[in-house]
Amino acid sequence: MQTEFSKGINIIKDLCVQFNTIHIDPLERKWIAISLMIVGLFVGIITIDALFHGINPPSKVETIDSASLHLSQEFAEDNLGVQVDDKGAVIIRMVAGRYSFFPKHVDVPAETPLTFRWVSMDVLHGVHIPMTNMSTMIVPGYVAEISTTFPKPGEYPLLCNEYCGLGHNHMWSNISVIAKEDWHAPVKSHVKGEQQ
Ligand SMILES: [Cu+2]
Repeated sequence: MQTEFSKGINIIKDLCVQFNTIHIDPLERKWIAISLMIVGLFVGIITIDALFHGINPPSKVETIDSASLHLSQEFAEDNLGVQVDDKGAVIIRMVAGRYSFFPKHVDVPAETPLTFRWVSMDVLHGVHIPMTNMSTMIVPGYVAEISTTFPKPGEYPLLCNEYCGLGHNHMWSNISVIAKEDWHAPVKSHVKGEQQ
């Protein structure tokens, strides 16, 4: 009895035989081979990135009620900004609303893994940090999360890149990246009522 694997091999063999019987111009054959190699290259890059560098599309969908952010445990006004959790992870929580990011300015350490969490309190916004690979949409009703590390100190603007209304071009914030040794964790390092 044939196994599924050998059946598959036979199908591929048949396809190859059929392919060889079709007349294809040698130049066309070359271009088919080049196209397949390019596709193979990209699939290879995606596979290597996924397996060895942990680069995957976001699969975690986290919802939140945009209308009651101020009453929520995590995004209440007191909990916004930079915080260090019990495990020592640096988490930055920001709310986007027409036409600003709250808080307007944050200090974060360089060379340290950071987790940014954004929510929108009204319409669709975006967040983009020029000269870095950080960019995401902030969809009302969902939490947008990005993990990143800034390699060196500096000032980074944080811009809204989704048109959100007449004041859209004034919607920006600022991130100061401070040398790791000069950065001090904020005194308040506990999120009230956060579920662990
Ligand atoms: Cu905007």
